[in-house]
Amino acid sequence: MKKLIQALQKAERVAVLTGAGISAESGIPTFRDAQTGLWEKFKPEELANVRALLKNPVLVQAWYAWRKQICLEKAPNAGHFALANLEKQIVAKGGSFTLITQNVDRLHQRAGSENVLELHGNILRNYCIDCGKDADDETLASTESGEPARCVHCNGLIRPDVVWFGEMLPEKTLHEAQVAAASADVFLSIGTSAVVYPAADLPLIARRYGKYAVEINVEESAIAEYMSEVILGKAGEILPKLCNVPL
Ligand code: BJW
Ligand code: ZN
Repeated sequence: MKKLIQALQKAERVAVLTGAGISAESGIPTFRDAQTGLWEKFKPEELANVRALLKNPVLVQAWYAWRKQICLEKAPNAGHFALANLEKQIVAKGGSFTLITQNVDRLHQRAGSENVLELHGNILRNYCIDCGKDADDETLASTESGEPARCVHCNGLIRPDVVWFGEMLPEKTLHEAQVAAASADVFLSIGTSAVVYPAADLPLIARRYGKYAVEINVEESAIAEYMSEVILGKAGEILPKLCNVPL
């Protein structure tokens, strides 16, 4: 921890990758946690793909409507706020700060983070799979009638604006994330199991460029052995200690 604080004090370029673990303390279930309640018999991996939408649109749309509601009801936690504070400090001394997130919940933006790259999209937006036009909330609310939500323009199915397995990540966003990882003096990988690519490659890119990369997680991720250091603990407890000291 002390070494990391010193590295942050010297750093001109900082990049951070976050995963579902940073929002766990806000009450948003992580992706690979066992699901509870209504959804306990479904694996997220089985719902988060286009085949599932085509096969069972009402089920997939209802799952996303439920998750979207949770994201709107929950608030950013001390971990999100600490990263927003770190960004302000690094930028104030003339440095650069890039927050790369796999999360679709927008809690980083609500905590005040500004330079945020969303690798896997945003659960608050929806669009039509046929004509691509945006779909508003009222359209998705129609899932309650037992019929799938369809586009008011072309009757195509409505989907969330997130990146599913087998789909390309937004090209420019991914490129910016890779450049940030390769050029960061300090790279933090926080609350991600690091099993989903290409996001999981970002800390490894930092390491390949000889950068100081630190993982913060309640347990070791799939790539922990390649990190410069691993700090075990909750993001909402570790990050305030790290980021709320004057740099
Ligand atoms: C805490 C905590 C606390 C808990 N504090 N920590 C082999 C090699 C390379 C790639 C592939 C491959 N085989 C297949 C692929 C491709 C595939 C992939 O990676 N599959 C792997 C599973 C093997 N990738 C893709 O398909 C990607 N696209 C792509 O590669 O395009 C090119 C291509 C196209 C066609 C064919 C081949 C290539 C797209 C990936 C999209 C991922 N989408 C999802 C769903 C988003 C929408 C939604 O939310 O519904 O993104 S999947 C899901 O996983 C979600 C997450 O963003 C992502 C990562 O999960 P995350 O954030 O790490 O969460 P968890 O739950 O896994 O972990 C939580 C962690 O927090 C844990 O470690 C806890 O310990 C920790 N924790 N509390 C700190 N308080
Ligand atoms: Zn349409």
